[in-house]
Amino acid sequence: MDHINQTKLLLSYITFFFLVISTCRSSDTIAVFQNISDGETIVSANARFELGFFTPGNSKNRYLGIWFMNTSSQTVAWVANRETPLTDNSGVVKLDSQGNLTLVNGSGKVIWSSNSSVYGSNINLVAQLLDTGNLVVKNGNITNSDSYIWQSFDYPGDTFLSGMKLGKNFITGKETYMTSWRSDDDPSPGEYTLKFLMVKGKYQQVYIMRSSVIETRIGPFNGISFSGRSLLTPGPSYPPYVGYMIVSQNEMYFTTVSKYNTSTSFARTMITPNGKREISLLEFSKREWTTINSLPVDYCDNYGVCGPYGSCNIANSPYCGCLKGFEQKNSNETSVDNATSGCKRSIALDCGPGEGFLNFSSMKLPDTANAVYKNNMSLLDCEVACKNNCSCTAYANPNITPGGNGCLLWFGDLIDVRVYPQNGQDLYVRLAASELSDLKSSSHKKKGVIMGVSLSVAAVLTLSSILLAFYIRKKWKKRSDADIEGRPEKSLDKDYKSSSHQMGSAAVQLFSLLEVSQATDDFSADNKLGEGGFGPVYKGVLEGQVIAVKRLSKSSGQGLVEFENEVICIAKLQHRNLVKLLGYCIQGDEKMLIYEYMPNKSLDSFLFDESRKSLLDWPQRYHIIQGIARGLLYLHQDSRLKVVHRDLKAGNILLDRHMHPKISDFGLARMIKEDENESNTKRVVGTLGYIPPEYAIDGLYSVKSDIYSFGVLVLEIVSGKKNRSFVHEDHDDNLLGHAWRLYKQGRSVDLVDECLRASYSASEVVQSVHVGLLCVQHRVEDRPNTPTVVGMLGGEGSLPSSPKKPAFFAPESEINSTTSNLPLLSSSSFNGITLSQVDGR
Ligand code: ACK
Repeated sequence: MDHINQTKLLLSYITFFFLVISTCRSSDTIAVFQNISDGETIVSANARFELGFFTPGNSKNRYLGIWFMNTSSQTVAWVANRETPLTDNSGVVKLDSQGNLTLVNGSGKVIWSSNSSVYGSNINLVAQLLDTGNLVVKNGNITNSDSYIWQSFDYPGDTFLSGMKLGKNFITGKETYMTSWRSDDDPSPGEYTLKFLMVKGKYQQVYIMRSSVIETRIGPFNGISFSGRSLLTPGPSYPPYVGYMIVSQNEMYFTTVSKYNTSTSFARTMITPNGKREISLLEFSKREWTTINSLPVDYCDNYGVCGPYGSCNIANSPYCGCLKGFEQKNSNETSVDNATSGCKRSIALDCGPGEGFLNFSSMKLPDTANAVYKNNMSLLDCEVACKNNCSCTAYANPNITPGGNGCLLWFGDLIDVRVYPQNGQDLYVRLAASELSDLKSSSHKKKGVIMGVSLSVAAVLTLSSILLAFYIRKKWKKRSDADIEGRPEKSLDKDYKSSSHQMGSAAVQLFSLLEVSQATDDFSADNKLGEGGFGPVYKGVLEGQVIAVKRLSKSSGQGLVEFENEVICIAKLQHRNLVKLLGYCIQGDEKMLIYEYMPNKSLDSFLFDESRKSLLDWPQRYHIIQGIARGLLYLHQDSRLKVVHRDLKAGNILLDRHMHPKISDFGLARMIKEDENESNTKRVVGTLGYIPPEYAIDGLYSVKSDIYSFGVLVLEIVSGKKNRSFVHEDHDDNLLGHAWRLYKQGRSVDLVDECLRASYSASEVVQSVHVGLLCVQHRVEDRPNTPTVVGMLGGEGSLPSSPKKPAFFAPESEINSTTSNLPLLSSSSFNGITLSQVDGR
């Protein structure tokens, strides 16, 4: 501290001595005050900051503010009365007996107040200017220095200092951000703000905005610095501070910790009246500010300047280009630099198996407003998560510090991407299979591996594959029309025949074993998708289309009848919530069903897998519940046939590229007559946990059997728990019993899957549990019919009757040991009814 400052501090001390509250700690005493009048100032303990009245630039107005000490020209860090200046020299600052810091003008009018009233006894009110530049009101009796009644750091102006927080408090909804001055002469809020995007579930980043328009984007914070922002220039006191991004349930904010104690300078960040974000250092020895980083600096810093999927590179001319695999959207736009419409994919995505990701290194990550953030995920998990969701366009690791993990998944357009060698990072962008192989081969070409003839070879290959595809199509058509090898010889399902439908008339194709074998690479283990109740399922490619082949094992329970049944049934049914059968193969002992491939596989592969369940958020789950209900409505009522599925379960719900649900596996389905309400069978089939009592005991099935299974499924989707294996630890209830108990206590929302606790719609959860419980009622007549279920889930009308105690209330173990009249729960025979347990999962 130099001599002049020591003198100044002493003066401040003398001026305010009679006002100072005696309980202050000795080192801070001089910065504590009760009143300041014009011409007087308060200096912080180590003479870093000064508080008092000032007049900016050429203005005639006066303001109460905090400025840095030891600067050759006055640098203001904070202003109290930004919008209500004093127009003469008459102001007084007071700390009143309620804890309000007020600025009163010459006529005694309060023109600014901290609005920080506190009530209570034993409060020793103190106002104090800290050495960090923070003006605080606190209870001097409390030694905890962080417990402030009010602090100026909560109300930043155009300057950010270490210790401030920029972000959002989710409890109060309060956002803290920086606002520029209107001009150098006028500290009132100007046009520019510097704001962190703080949205739960999204990843933070910074916008510089002019009113409501984004001018420049900084970030996201990658654990070290902001992605795509130039690094601070290393110097003697580098780095001047360390930044932290704090993310919790209640708040998200960015803060920094200054290193000024160990250095010879002090840093500040400000947003200037013309919208520049500047980081500067005050070097104590020089008393001058040096700007060490500013933004925007170049053309590429203009937000989204190259449009969606465009990439800006300041080293190129023109600056804008398209990411590899993309091309200019509007070829009429003469220069890419003026192309606001950006770029489009050269080859559209089809979510096929060969689709993958191209690594673009040294990139500023795209705008995270379109991204979802998942913590605790490795880069590999992140890739899997992106690949499994066909709407995911890119992924990246948000935290590049050693050991840092997490996953950023982009959905929709990639905006504001730039090449940034200095401080960029890896971005993995989804591209079509053929695009990737083209890029690979062109990179090989560059390496001299592929010679100049490759283009003509590709052209010849394309031409010959088109011809081949034509030929195969013709051949298949011929086959389905004629009686050839592989055609089923035996008769089909009786009902089907009697209704005079023929397999040949169904819109499914017949394939030979050879064709299916070639499509699946000879049923290779690599192509195996999993094992279903009746045998393995393989992935393959037929006629350029990705398929799933269900190969019925010889030992499986599904005989020719079930097989034919499934072919006929599903071939006749076309609905967006039913999986589409493309063809079949029957040759010798082999029976196979060929389906459209569902890239996101089955619902249970998400729902009951701890590492994947969080990928299924509540809106998706609710959408899935509604989709299954609509599929059921079609089966039960709207289709030409009245079909009871009889094996509705999570494993038989497949998810397409958009996570739309499709009911699959019609091997056990039965067509029933229009006027028929119930049918009887001696062979009870289905999956434990989903079978209703009347079917298990009396072999009676109806559309209400599917409604029961649907109810179980809804409760499983809400809770993420499998009905069959769930036993509540406190009272041994099974899932239905647990849901019922919570419902009775008015706590249906507590059933929701723990991984969804942060975000779900309580009303939709309550509604789903209500519907689920109605569907699993013991008595068939107490269960709603399918149109009612769809109506209730669509929010039409109020929910009807309250559910009663559901069927199979007690845990399975208990039922097994004590209830002999529920034979289905063991796989043995009872009254001539046998349960074929068909749970392959
Ligand atoms: O849960 P998953 O991965 O999805 O495992 C099962 C497995 O085969 C046995 O049923 C998967 N699977 C069945 N049909 C299809 C399909 N059409 N597309 C993709 N995967 C399927 C199912």
